[in-house]
Amino acid sequence: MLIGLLGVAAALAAGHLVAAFIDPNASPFLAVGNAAIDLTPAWLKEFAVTAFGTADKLVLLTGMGAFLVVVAAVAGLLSRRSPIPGTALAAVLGVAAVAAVFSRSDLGQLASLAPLASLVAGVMTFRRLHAAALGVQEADSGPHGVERRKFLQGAVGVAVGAGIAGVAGQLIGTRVDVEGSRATVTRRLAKFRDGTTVAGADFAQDGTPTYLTKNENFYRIDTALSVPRLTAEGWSLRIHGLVGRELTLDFDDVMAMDLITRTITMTCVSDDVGGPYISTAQFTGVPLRDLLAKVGVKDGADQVFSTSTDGYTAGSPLEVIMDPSRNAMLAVGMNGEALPPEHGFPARLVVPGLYGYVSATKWVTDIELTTFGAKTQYWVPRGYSEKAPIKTESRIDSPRGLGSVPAGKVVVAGIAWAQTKGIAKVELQMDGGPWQEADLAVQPTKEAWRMWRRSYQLRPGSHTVVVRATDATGYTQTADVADPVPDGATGLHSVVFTTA
Ligand SMILES: Nc1nc2c(c(=O)[nH]1)N[C@H]1C(S)=C(S)[C@@H](COP(=O)(O)O)O[C@H]1N2
Ligand SMILES: [Mo]
Repeated sequence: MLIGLLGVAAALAAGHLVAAFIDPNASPFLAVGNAAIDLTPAWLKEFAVTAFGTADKLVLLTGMGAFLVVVAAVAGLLSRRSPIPGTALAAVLGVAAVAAVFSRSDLGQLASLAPLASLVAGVMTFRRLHAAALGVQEADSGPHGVERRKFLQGAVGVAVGAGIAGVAGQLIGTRVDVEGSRATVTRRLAKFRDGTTVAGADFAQDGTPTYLTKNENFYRIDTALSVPRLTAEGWSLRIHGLVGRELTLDFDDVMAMDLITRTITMTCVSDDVGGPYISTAQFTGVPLRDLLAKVGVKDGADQVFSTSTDGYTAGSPLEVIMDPSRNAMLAVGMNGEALPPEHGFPARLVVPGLYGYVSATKWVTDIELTTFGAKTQYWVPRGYSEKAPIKTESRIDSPRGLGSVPAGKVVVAGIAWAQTKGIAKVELQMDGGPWQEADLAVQPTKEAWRMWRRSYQLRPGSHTVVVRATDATGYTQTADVADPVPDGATGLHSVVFTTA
């Protein structure tokens, strides 16, 4: 068992160290994890997001680690006499890691050196220690214990070597100074303030979220097991495809353009009715239509296809991006500072009114003008729709579901959203009674959510309240229940609570 575990440790550490010099994502453990995420079908992704939320990545990595420990121990046990089972396991895991690296569009061919290093280190370590252990068995009858000492030295050597290689790989792989680069960008963004006043735009004292979400509280959804480490100085964006003149911009080129700041509510398609994956920030960036004007979009293009440095892709309708009344942007700032690394530093897309998966590419490095017929974005083969405008929805934040509040005056409060249309009306139904209008907070922009509240006099007991929103086009959110797959959940949020 010990030899099996040491073999796996040596393999992972060797691969991690080699990957540090090529691409940290080529590290076999991460590459296999990322490939597993790519293979995840829509239903499993929805389950993971619902069950574990943003901890889904930790769950995956922990599961993989436990799996490796078990198979390594079992392979070691099966190798009591012959080294073949352990060798075979090391080879199979190594080949799986090579396949995982090849499957990732963000990793070049050179990256396969990392899993190859793992394969060699795993097989060699296992066979050497195994031979040494057999030597111990044979010599056990003898008096000196020389073989035993040799084996123990080898085992300790492997453990220490793997530890050093692993730590060195980690230090080298994360040597890029992301925080230094962010601090510089934050300073450069200081002069871009938003004109929007947000006073009176929330009912936070009654339990709604604050109108602007703090960066550290902003929901996070992505497929990246390790957050890409880019700097503004090293970043560039290529715009190409059906364009008159291809263009590659660096960060200074972006900062030299006319930057705008807009308050935008982002929403994830995976949000269940009443769910948490919605947040609002003031984003600073360049309007995408200004960028596209520079390259000259050719007739026939209908899709703006964006790619992240980690290979993630999203496709948005060209007409939405070009819509002059909508602030689709290449964002570089969030709530007055550089984008946090988890939210796409140094640059990402934000398109008001579209779910994140079809629009909001983080760590974006490539924009291609193309057609929906020619290119398919990341989530579409995994069961989601090609086009996904945000649906008119609402959520009750207070009282909490199954919560208890004092009887008497009870304020029911929450959020409603219909980005780019705006919210015109929110109605509540208390205990099966008539629909009654809630008070609305001011709505500084139609690209963000709108808060609402209404107070009731309630007797002690159990109560059920239901909410529905009507947007500025006159459409009232449907009561029909739909899952997040393929293009966003629908249904009415209701909350059961007690008053005492
Ligand atoms: N590179 C990359 N960008 C991405 C994703 C991703 O997995 N990788 N996920 C998208 C999805 S599904 C959503 S909802 C938004 C979430 O952005 P946030 O994490 O900043 O809230 O990012 C989008 N951009
Ligand atoms: Mo999402």
